[in-house]
This record gives sequence, C-alpha cells and structure tokens, in this order.
Amino acid sequence: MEIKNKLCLVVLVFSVLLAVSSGVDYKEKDPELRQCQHQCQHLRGADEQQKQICEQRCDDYIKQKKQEEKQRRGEGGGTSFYGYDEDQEQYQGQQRQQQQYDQNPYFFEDQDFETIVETDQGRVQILQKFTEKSDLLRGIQNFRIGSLITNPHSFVAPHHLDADCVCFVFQGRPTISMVRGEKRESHNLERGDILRVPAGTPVYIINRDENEKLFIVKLLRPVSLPDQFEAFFGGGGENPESIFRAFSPEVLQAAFKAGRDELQRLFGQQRQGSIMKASREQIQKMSHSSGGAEKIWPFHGDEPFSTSTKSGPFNLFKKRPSQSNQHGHLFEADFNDYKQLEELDIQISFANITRGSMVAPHFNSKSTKISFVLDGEGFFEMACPHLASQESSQRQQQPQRRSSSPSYQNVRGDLRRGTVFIVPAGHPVTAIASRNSNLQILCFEVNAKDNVKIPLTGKSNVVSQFEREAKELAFGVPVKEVDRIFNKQQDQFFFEGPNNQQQGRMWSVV
Ligand SMILES: *[C@@H]1O[C@H](CO)[C@@H](O)[C@H](O)[C@H]1NC(C)=O
Ligand SMILES: [Cu+2]
Repeated sequence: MEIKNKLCLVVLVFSVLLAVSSGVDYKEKDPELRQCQHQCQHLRGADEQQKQICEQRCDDYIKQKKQEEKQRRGEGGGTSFYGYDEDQEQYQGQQRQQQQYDQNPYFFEDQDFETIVETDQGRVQILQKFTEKSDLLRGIQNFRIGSLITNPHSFVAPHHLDADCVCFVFQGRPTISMVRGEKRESHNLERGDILRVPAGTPVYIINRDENEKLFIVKLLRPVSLPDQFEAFFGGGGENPESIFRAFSPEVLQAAFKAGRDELQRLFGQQRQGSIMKASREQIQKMSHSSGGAEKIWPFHGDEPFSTSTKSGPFNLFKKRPSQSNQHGHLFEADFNDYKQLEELDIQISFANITRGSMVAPHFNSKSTKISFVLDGEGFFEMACPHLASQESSQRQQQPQRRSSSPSYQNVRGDLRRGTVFIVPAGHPVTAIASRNSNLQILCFEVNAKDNVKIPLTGKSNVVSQFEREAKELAFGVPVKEVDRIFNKQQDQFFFEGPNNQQQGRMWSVV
C-alpha cells in the first residue's frame, strides 16, 4: 500500500514535469518554476514532505534545463569561427567545460563568503581561503579578501589584526584611527581612498556619514599563520570578548593595580557587538582634530608636517586615469604613488567599464589579479590551460596521443556586486559590462613589481610589435591580412562591447 502510493506519486510528479516541459518558453524561467511548484502544492493525498520533495524535483529539473540551455547558447556563440567544428574532440571538451561552469575555481559568489562579524549596525565578510576552492590558487594563498559594511554614524570597536590590511573605501566617509607608538593618527577618508593598516596596529573606525552606508573592501595578508588571521578586541566587556578577559583575576589586578570589583565592572558587561551605533555628537568629536598631541591628516598623499611617517591615505580617483575613453576608465596606483604598497608588493587598480563596453583582452606579465566587483553587472572570460589539461587527463583513461601544444579552456563567470574573480599571471582575460549599468571592478594585483599589462587587441596590441615575417609565420596568412585585422580596432584598452548581449541574457540579474 505504502509503496504503491509512492509509486503513484512518482508517476504523478513525472507527468507534471513532462506537461510543464512541453511547450513552455525556455526564457520564462521563473514562471515555469513557480508553475511546477504550484502543482506540487496541489498534489492530491501528498503530505508536506512529499510536496517538498516534489518542489525539489522541480528545482533540479529547471536547473538542469538552464544548464542545457547554456550549452546550447555556447554552441551557437560563434564556436565555428574559432574552428571548433573542425575538431570534434575539442568541441566536446567545450561542452564539458560548460558543465563545469558551477565549479569554476576562479570565481566566487555570496555563498563563498563567511560572515565573521554581524551586528545590527554592520558586518564583516571574508572570502573563504583561496586554496579551499582550488589548488590552482596556491599562488595567492597568503592573501584573504573581504569587506566591511556599516550603517551611517556607526563605530567599529578598537581591535588589532594579526594581518596586514589594505583598505579601499568605495562608499561612506570613514575616519580610521590608528595608534602608532606614542601617538594616534586619525585619517578622514572618502571614496577612492586607499589606506594600509599595518599588522598589529590598534585601530577603530567610524562612519561619519549621516546617510550613506560605509563600504570598505579589504585585502589581508596574515603574518602569523599563512592564510588565517584573528581580531583582538581591546575594549571592555563581552561580545566582543575583550582580550583582557583571558587573563586570570590575580594577574589583571596586579597589571592594573586595581581591585577585583572595579575590574569586574569594566570587563564584565554584555556589549552590543563590535559594530555599534554612535551619537551625532560622538561622531562629530571623532571627525575633527581636538588639538593636543593628536594629529589629524585630512591631506592626501604625504602629509606636509612630517616626512618620517608616510602613513596617510592615497586617493585613487585623484590621479589621472592611465586608460580613458568613452568606453571606460582605468585608475592605477602602485608603490610610487603609495609607498605603503611596496612591502606587500601589490598594485591597486579600478576599472569603470561603461555600460555595453568591454576591456581589451589582455594579460598581466607577473601579477595575479584578485578582482572584487563593486557595482554593476556583466561577465568575464579567461583562457586557462590548467583547466583544459585537467579536463583531458580526466577524459583519457589510457594515454592517447599527447598533443604537442596546450589547449585553453574558456573560463567564465557572471559578475555583479560582491562577486570576486581571480586572474592568474599570464592568463588572457576580458570583462564585459551589461547594457544596463557600468561595471566597476576593484583589483588587487599581487606580485606587482615590474608587472606589465599586455593588450592582445586594440591600439598598441602585442602583435603590432612583431616583424612582418614573424606575423606571416605566426598566422600563416599574408602580413597585409594580419595587419588589416589587428588594426581594425582603433580604441585602446576599452572598447564597444559585443552587441548580442541583450538576447544572450548571460548575466543572471536577480
Ligand atoms: C563610473 O562611471 C559612472 C558613469 O560615468 C559614474 O557615474 C561613476 O561615478 C563612476 N565611478 C567612479 C567610482 O568614479
Ligand atoms: Cu590556468
């Protein structure tokens, strides 16, 4: 009886799915899912659990269909142009790549972040360790990336990290106060400011903006364990737990020369978490210099008073963009602009890609790029030999003909605010903005010293430097033909994007 019932249900579910799948427009994804799940809710004689199972099946079914659709689009997307149709083997590889889309080791989304602090006034999120995602990211395993988001007029409790930190302010107006030796430095920051907070520096932060949330992206390099860091809170109380509470009462009494009860009052209270509300008055007091031994440097770059400490911020947007046209702007800061980046050997860049435009396919000679999408939508594509070779070694049980040259997998990801993607050195990459909004990407380029960006197309592309004989030999066609193609795109670094984007609906805008 029981079994028969279940069988009936299975049959029923399948017939529902079948009915739904026939004649429904693929593009109407969400309505289709809704309809399928709606029917689950009205399954006769099904209990709650069975309805849930039914809904799950709907979900899986739609997902699989989306996947198939994606493959179909990949097939139609000009592969024959690149000759895949002439090499069935390679073409099938391409299809498998698309299936692996969800396991793209270079691409991170919301669920890959861990929320390490969350209060009603803000949160800190840190991306999982790079090597947890894939061994291919070993080269940047000593770095972590994350973000701090807080409300207007909020306060982040004093703490230090066992990690070097480079902050980039994208939104809000923070004042970051650091204690260095015998003095305190407070920096009033704004959009575009970069500030390094050296490892172990006691620091607290306010958002002095009354209306706008604070949004800071952080690159961290742990100094004690290679890929792990901790925060140490120096305030009083519990939540956040004060570092003082770890010591035994006798030791604290001696260290403070104070009584047990007064220490209990200071360190015993429950707090509201490490990100809290501050009053307007408190914010005002902390946003201004109040004289005395304090120093406030609202100036950018080197502060005029002292040449010994160069700890102030650098504003990326006050510098002239290194690439600029109607399709986008690229701002870059290296250690010549901001000395503090030298020790970490990183460069910071910000690409503002105009809606409907794209970045030239290019690669970095030495740097691996950790890119954080700050705003907009679009996608990136990258050529990766590592994934392609993993693919073929999995496919070939016994060693077959070893091809004499590598093949490259198309690695791709849909970009939107909060996604992160990694571009290893030497890997050609491009990013394309959707037609709806500018795509704004912050990049930390690790291993920056002597790095050069090498454009593959557009003005000053690499091939235009070749001798004519080299061009002919490399491409196997007359040099005129090579030049004709490579000279067509006259823009530099930012171009008009592909124009079939709308129909493609490649970026799943939620
Ligand atoms: C990026 O470009 C858009 C459009 O020109 C502009 O509104 C936006 O402020 C720019 N972003 C930054 C950070 O400059
Ligand atoms: Cu690779």
